[in-house]
Amino acid sequence: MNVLIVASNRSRHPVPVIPFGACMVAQSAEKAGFRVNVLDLMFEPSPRAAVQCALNEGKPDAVGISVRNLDNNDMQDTVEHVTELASLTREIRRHTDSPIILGGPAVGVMPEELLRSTGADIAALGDGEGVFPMLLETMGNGGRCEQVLQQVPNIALIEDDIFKISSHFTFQLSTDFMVPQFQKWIDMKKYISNFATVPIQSKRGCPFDCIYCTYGISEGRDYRLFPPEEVADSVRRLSASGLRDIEFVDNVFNSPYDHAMAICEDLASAPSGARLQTIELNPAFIDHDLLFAMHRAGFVGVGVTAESASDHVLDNLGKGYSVDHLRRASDAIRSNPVPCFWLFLIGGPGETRETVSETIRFAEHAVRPMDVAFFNVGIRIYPGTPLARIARAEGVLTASPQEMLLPAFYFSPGLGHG
Ligand code: B12
Repeated sequence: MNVLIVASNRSRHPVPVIPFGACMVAQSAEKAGFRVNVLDLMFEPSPRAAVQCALNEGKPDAVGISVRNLDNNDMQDTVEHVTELASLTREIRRHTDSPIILGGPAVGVMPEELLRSTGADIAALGDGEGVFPMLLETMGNGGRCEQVLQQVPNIALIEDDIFKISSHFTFQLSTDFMVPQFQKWIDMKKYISNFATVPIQSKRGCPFDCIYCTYGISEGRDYRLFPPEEVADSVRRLSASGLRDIEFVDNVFNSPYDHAMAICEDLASAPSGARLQTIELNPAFIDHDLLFAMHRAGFVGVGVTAESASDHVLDNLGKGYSVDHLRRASDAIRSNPVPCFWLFLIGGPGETRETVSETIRFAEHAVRPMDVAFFNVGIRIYPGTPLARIARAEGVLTASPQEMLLPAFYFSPGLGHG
């Protein structure tokens, strides 16, 4: 069976992001015995022509589309990608009758909406490297819709205009740690020359309760931790192959704290030569020991998702930490040489001019001259999150879930429209 996977993301802001999920899914399908090609649209001058060519030459029996961003999450300068995705899917459909399968982080959050707006046949939810080979196998054996829904977990489709989902759903499909052979699937030279970092993941799942976030919906709330020594070995292997700028893309790197520590200690015990980064440190679990271990492991940059320095707003956002935690994190960061990128989120529920001032005062004190602070304004509202319920109750959100494929943002009524 010939399989084509189209990595559809073309956004180069802030940098082009390596299609980690698409490469992983491609590698797992190949391992299961399928002939797989990846068409990465990131640097293609004409996506339509590239799609046409890949379909005509490869004659795939199934086409997977990896969907990363629905939009750029930016309230002030919004760019949506859903219209583009729908026309890409239509273009694929014009050239082939083979089933079209959607996968990616947004697919787990809005499967029905994405299936309806694109006209794709199947949505794969959760860990693609687990679902995709099973799905191909069942379809290869002639499985029709009902059979696919019965036999393959984590699949959704629309039949006779009714949205249907597998009888069995689980986030525990694949527990194996995997780093795909990126060079085999995509043009790594192009990514590296455009300042992309090489992604690696030390866990899946997110148990936190941030009211706006979809991580728990798309990956589940239970941690699936990858063995620290395997993660560290992979960093060393990537680095030895010349891929030295490596980024941990975990939802939160420093939780569980002991897991992050174990990875850092392993890396420090046999240095990799890699320049490591992560943008996702939770301030509740930052201390001097962790930062020291990260420094010794080879981290050259970290990001802290602080969000706000008002206890009231942090509470409302469901962050589970307080301004005291932020102060302790800031002290630890000050005593460590690793540069830090502070992320703040302005406009959450309960935000007022006073709470914004608190956050800015904190940033003025905490952010060293060598560091960077970034302020996001407004929060993208996703269906199924507590923020969506709050926004509806406050009358801020009136869009139907289908309409929420296009971005809607929460901006605290306490800040006016300004
Ligand atoms: C780390 C990260 C970043 C890093 C990336 C660094 C790097 N080197 O890769 C940085 C900070 C650069 C970044 C930037 C942005 N990000 Co970001 N990012 C993430 C994060 C936390 C992890 C992404 C990741 O690599 N996961 C690991 C891989 C393996 O998982 P995956 O891609 O989901 O793939 C799995 C499944 O989805 C599935 N799958 C994937 N493809 C396919 C295909 C098929 C056919 C199948 C069957 C299955 C399948 O199987 C895969 C393996 O299990 C996610 C949150 C999350 N948990 O997804 C947000 C996330 C992807 N980012 C998001 C956004 C919005 C952005 C930005 C637009 C933000 C901004 N305003 O700048 C930019 C866009 C950048 C760009 N050029 O595209 C959103 C996308 C939401 C949406 N769907 O619309 C997410 C989901 C966070 C959120 N808000 O919920 N990001």
